[in-house]
Amino acid sequence: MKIGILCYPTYGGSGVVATELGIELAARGHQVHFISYSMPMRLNMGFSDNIFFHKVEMASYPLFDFPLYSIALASKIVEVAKFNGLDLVHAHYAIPHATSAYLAREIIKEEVLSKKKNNRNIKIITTLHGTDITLTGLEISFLPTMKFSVQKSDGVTAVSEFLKQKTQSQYEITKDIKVIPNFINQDIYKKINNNETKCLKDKLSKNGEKILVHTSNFRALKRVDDAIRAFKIINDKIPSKLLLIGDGPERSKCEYLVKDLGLVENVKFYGEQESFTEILSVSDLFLMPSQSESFGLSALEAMACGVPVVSSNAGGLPELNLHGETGYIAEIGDVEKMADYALRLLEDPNKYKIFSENALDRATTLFSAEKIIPEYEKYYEEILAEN
Ligand code: GMT
Repeated sequence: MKIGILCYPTYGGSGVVATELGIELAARGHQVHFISYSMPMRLNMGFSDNIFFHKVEMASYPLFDFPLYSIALASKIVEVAKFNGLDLVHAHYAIPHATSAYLAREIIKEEVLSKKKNNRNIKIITTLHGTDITLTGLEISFLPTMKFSVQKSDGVTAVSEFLKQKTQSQYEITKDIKVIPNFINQDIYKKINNNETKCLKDKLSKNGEKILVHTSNFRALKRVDDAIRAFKIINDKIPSKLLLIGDGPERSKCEYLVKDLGLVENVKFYGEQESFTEILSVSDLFLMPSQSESFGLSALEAMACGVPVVSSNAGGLPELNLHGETGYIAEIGDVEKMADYALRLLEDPNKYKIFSENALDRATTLFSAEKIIPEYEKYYEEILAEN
């Protein structure tokens, strides 16, 4: 198949899933065309002769107070589809990708009708990732357009059962939605046991401290302050360290909180990091106290490295993290409970070993690329076969 992928190229789960999906599809022989305003972060991994990147160029003009990205993207899709004979366009994150894809498909349809050369109709598949439904999609300035574009897609997928239900109930979208969860590449996400990780462990945990980790884009809905407050309770009972990976609007507030709680020696802010597996490989527990989380890709990445998860019960997290098996789940904001669960695991080596094995097993059997990519391929084929 010849597949166009629309995504955000920067930090963020939807862009990561879109990029990894494209790489996996290309490895299975499909031709993949990424279309975005800059090169997706994880695409910088060497040359492949069936992965192409098309940059959306933005024209500027004094009249255009605001960048007209959605229109420029639609025009680029038309061009890429025409010159490369795309079969389908897969839009990751509805706003604005599903809308630009809809516009492009309608333009191409008109051209096919008027028998312009080199044109064939394309199908659109939209994958809903989370905040496009639970947050930004609710904005009154996006709502009608988002709803229309999702409804007009030829196929729609959501990354969890929770997100599917939410989309259908909140927006009265009647379109059938297929649930295809996030996935991990096991060649990348696996526990690394080498000299480097041994040195890292020795450095971070000089006196055998337990290592807790959290990663996110530090937006308010990630409740990073809850991770810090829960850690304070844990750290009062057992020697421990908290590693915070990522950056975003709440980071300064969190740095002040760490200072106020007297935790500066035990909580480290590393900012954005390219390679996360080394850190996961030396970590004992992953904290995800989110207010809203449609799936929780970073928790899955931790599980794939054998790291159990203590999370909130937000959104699709209970579909990933099984309470009492791969980790524990507490009510959103219940930091005492989160700390209590973390201590139960960290203070009981036998229990910890079982949870760690369960986490690894669940991540690799249910959410591996080998299992999930064929689900996307099958869905593409089904949508292409429809009239
Ligand atoms: O909000 C984010 O964390 C980023 C966001 C995105 O779209 O880039 O992530 C969402 O998509 C991920 C991949 O499908 C999911 O694993 C995350 O749970 C989801 N985030 C939220 O729902 C908050």
